[in-house]
Amino acid sequence: MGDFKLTTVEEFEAATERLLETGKKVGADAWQYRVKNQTPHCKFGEQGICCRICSMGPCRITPKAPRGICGCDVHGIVARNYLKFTAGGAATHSDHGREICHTLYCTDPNGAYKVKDPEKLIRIAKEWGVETEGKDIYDLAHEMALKALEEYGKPFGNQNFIKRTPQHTQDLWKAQEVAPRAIDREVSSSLHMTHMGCSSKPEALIRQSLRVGLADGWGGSMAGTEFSDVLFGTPKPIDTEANLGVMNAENVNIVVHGHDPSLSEMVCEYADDPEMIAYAKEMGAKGITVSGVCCTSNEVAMRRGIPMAGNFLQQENVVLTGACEAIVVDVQCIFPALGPLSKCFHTKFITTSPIAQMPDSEFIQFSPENADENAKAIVKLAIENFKNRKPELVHIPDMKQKATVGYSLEAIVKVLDGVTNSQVDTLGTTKPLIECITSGVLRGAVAMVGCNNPKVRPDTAHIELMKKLIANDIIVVASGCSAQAAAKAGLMDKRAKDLCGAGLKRVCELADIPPVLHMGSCVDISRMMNLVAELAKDSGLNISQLPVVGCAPEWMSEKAVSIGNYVVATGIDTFLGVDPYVSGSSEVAELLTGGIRDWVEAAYTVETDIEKLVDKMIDRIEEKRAAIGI
Ligand code: MSK
Repeated sequence: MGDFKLTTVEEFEAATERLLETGKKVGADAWQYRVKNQTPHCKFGEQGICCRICSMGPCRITPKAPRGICGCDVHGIVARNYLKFTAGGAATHSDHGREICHTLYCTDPNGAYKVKDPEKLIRIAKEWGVETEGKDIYDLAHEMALKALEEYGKPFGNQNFIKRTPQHTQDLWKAQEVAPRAIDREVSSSLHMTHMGCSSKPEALIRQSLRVGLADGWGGSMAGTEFSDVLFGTPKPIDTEANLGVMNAENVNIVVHGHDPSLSEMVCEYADDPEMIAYAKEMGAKGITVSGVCCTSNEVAMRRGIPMAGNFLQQENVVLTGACEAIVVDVQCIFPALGPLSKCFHTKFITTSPIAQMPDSEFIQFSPENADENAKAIVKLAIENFKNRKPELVHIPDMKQKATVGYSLEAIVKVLDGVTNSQVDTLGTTKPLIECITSGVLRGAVAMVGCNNPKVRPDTAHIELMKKLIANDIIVVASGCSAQAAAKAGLMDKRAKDLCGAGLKRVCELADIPPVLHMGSCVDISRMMNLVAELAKDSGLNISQLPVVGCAPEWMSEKAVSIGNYVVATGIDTFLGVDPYVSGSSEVAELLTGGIRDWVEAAYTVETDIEKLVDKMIDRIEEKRAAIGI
């Protein structure tokens, strides 16, 4: 292993403490303090038993008041809240996907956005039955963008992408009435069902939660992922670095944060422009460093090797370094706290989307039409802000790890197949991976996803679970802030193979991969869905029979619940480390952890003890192996 060593959570925390000291000097607030002010949390909210969907209430369920004013019982209230939460997440992911489709519609060979992966565009077009022969690639891009946008509002039929699943899954979804229709319809139907005086039957509300989740995973998120690849290139393995030490005290530091790669791609483009680099030097810097936070970071890391400064709960830390000239955000997972915090430093907090507007920010509206001009303006603004740095406040923790990222489904198939797949209209095969699993060299796979949450010691659950899984020959695919936790710790360094069991170590050596594979951002969990669908079709098994589980040990957002619902509804048992506000209803909790298995062949496990959580996942994988006789 040489001098390779994982970075520990204790080391992360010591670095954060040092940054909080700087923060105190300038009167900065931080989430660590706000958590203290917000705890203990409201018990009614925590259990999901508060209803405020009409103005007769709010109604709170207690032993003395077992029904709301309208007569709804606790089970109806909890299930309604759960569906609303899911619909919020599905809407958010799907709207991100919609923006990507719009950007695809704006592609132009001479414009800011081009088609970078024409083969993938042709492959999807053929899959959707669109004629490709003799068509100009930009005409095809515009036609496919329109078709993709129609998926949001089509009056009849189901999502196109569900045809990627095995026939068994499609039949099951149809029989259980969860096959996703138009994306916007599923979100609207969910909000209609949860309106005062509509559904209060837990079964109906939970069934719709699965359906709206599927509209996200096999609809909006999948469109986001697939057409981002067409626009910006399908990720391939690429080396990068992770943690705050990727920021450079001598350079202009621009941090991109959020989810939509349309903005960050352009910012990266201009930060690389010799004219901009020369300007930065003129302003006294040695160059320009772009790094990222959250899923925007995952997007540009996977395609460009842009380093990852941190994940969700590190977003304030990048400003606390005192060396951040601009934090440029698009949508989702952005703390409004960045506004007041940036005012304590010289940092420019730049919001760019009408969807995510915040006080104390500079709003530079970004659109495909003005992308060039505005990305350049943002980079210039950051450069010109370099002179305003206060050197006495600058401290960048000397902490980073190497990581190899960029494992799209196409890349995984290619590295594990060991041969180049030169055909443009087929994906290749997952058979080598299946052989590793059936022979027992690998026991199975875990999809680790999701956020950080102060309810869990940040990053600990992600890292500790991954360490134990790989030691047990279980390969991990990761996305979102979970992937960044792994990268920061060093688990995406190929040298981490020495932490694996003998079987996984051998696979890592032969395929030259790290034991934890970075599959991308939140919307890219759709890549994981495509992977399991391919594994099922190539093995002749149902998805639910594969020794594969999903896990979100530190999740926090509505999007994460939507993800959980589509992962479970796809037939993958899903393990959560944070309760989704359903403990107030025995009926809803039972449905989610058991009853839905009769509908979709998988269910949730909620376990807040990390040790128990990982053991339960390993047991589940072994049960699945035993059930199929491997
Ligand atoms: S960014 S949704 S904190 S994974 Fe996608 Fe991270 Fe969760 Fe946001």
